[in-house]
Amino acid sequence: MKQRLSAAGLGEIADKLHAGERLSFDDGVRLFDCPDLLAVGWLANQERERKHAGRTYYNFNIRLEATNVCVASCLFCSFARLRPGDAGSYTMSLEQAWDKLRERAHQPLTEIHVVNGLHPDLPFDYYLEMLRGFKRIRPGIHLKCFTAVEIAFFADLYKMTDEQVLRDLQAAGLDSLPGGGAEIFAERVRRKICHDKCGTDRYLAIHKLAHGLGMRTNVTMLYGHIETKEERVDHMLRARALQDDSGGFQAFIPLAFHPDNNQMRKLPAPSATDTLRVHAVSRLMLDNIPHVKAFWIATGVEVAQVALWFGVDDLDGTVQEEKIYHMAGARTPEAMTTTAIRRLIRAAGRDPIERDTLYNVVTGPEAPDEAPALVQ
Ligand code: V47
Repeated sequence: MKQRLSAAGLGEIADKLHAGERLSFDDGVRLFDCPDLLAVGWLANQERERKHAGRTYYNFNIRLEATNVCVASCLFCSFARLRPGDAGSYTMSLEQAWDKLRERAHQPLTEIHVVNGLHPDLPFDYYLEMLRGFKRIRPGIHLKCFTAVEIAFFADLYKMTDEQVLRDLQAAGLDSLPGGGAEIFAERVRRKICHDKCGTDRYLAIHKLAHGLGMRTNVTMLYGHIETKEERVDHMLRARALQDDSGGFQAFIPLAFHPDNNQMRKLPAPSATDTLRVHAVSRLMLDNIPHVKAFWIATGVEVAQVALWFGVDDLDGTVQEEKIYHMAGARTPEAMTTTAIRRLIRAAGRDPIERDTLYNVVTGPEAPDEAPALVQ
């Protein structure tokens, strides 16, 4: 392998990794330029196995998008509707949102992941009460809700500080923040694709505040549209710098751009090889973020499976009722059973571990895939 890495121009990077040295911006760009994808993947796999051996995580979660009314005009979005009453717009009542959890009383769920549009007319109490209701229905459930973009929007709309919004939501039951809204941190891209929502500095500051309040969060990167490879590496390095500072990121999640039904529909979707490379480079650059997640809804199930050999150690979860990607043309199923996820991981030669949101083990690899606890 040494020879192949040298031939691929990756000898120096391999030496750095071997010595436990951090990769630089130029190293990141070189990894994107390298024609030998398998050599890049081999290095990423080495780091993945050093951190996690064959362990591959997933969780038993549901997704809830309580409203798609959104004042922002992100070019990549197929989900948002501008105003209440616009064709296709919806806003759930609290009872409807809670019903989504009540309907799944028979499932051993550990997490609800809530992401909403930026609705201009709902009161803050709607969100606080939503969280309280979820905890009343299922006290043990982990509430991973509201992107940093939503937190910033609430602060501006309700005339509060970002910190007060986080504190109030936390008091109502919020446990952690998902990583959505990061898109690409570089201002050039942000100005073009999502100019009217929370900027990079505030996104990162909100994650830092959340970490300071004891919450864990994730960070995403929307790739495969107008960003350059330099902007991808810059994005990773900004996430890495914040992690050095506040340390609360659990997972980095590259999100493959889906072009259907949005204003960037002329662009092609990223290729499978690009997806494998982005995940691999993420693993190599982000030495301080424990997990790299392939969101199988976005990558496709088969590519997510291969990515388990390109730096990925996490596949998100059962998901159930995902809308953002399916409205943007995703052809993946809307949900997977835990049995299907475990089989997929085992078929890749990895060890399936059901985790909770904080990566505590719920079901280890030794459990048979059809164990009674896993039956839907
Ligand atoms: O911020 C929207 C992305 C994100 C499209 O934290 C699109 O565990 C591709 O953040 N094509 C929301 N992507 C989803 C998200 C997420 C997903 C999985 C796990 C976690 C986590 C977070 O979806 C948005 C945006 O970047 N998105 N539209 C589209 N057409």
